[in-house]
Amino acid sequence: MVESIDQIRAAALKEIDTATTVDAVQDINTRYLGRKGLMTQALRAVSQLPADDRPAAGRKANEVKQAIAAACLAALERIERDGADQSAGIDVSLPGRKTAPGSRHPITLITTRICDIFTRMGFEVVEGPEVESDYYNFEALNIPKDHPARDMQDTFYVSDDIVLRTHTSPTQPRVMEKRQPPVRIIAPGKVYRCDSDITHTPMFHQVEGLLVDENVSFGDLKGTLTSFVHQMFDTQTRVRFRPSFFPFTEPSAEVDILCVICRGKGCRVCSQTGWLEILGSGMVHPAVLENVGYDTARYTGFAFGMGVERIAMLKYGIDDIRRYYENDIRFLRQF
Ligand code: 2U9
Repeated sequence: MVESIDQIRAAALKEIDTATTVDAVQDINTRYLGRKGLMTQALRAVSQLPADDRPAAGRKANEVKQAIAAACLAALERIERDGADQSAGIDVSLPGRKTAPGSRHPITLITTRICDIFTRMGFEVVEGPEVESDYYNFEALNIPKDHPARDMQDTFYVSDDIVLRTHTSPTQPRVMEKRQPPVRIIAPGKVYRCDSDITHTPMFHQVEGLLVDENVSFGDLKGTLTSFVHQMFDTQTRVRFRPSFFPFTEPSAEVDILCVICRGKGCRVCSQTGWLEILGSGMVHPAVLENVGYDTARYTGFAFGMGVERIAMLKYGIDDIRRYYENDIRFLRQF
């Protein structure tokens, strides 16, 4: 009995060793270990042996059964690894599997559109560092030492005088220090604030703009930003300028557009006001011009800033800022 079990093992292992397809291994498995397989029959025969011989023969039969099962598994892994499964034919008449091409992220699309509009109006795109000094991020822009924006609750500090920039405006005094007016620049990019809820993410995108020249007036600011809104949305979109305050501009104004959803009637998106705030702006504070050595008797300027996520939400009807950063392909494919 024990001898014939050894013979079965030797025969099974030899077959398994030379099998090159998944089907062949499955066939061996059935012939030896299946319900009517050789090992199943051998185990049944053990029960007919005299009581004294049964334990040793039973142990042996179980060992061999396990050895054959393990060898089948190892053979399947080998075949998969080698890619040598000859049974898996290739049907050359089937259409190829398509790889989905990537698409631009909505934030990239809107940033590009904003930059295109201002480039056509004579602005130059400039970029600066995301890790910024306290001087360029705050001091140069007339943001005083006790301003709430400087609080550790609002700003990511890298060290005492190095921060993750909280706006893209610090790029602009960097450029102004190197050039005399006329200056017409826009600074797109990532900015960082300690803030995270349904309408805020700790990193978001801005485009901030600056124009400095002789005889620049608040009328130039209004004309430029109205033209921007008409190109970004449509020429029917009404614009209003509302007084505001920023340390780096004086006077300052927030720019609202008539709600693109309800057209002024009042809805959830515009908090029933009929208007949506989309830009901050103002005439550059003389202290900012003096910080870069510009002659304030000769030059004036205007500046503005906008959050790209917000503009993209209004353009595409996105209702949750967190969608931008979840990398859900179903969301990203729509743009
Ligand atoms: C210089 C001087 C002044 C840029 C400006 C704003 C107003 C503004 C916010 C809009 C929404 C940022 O993303 S947001 O939170 N920005 O309100 N930004 S004026 O002013 C400058 C820039 C550079 C040298």
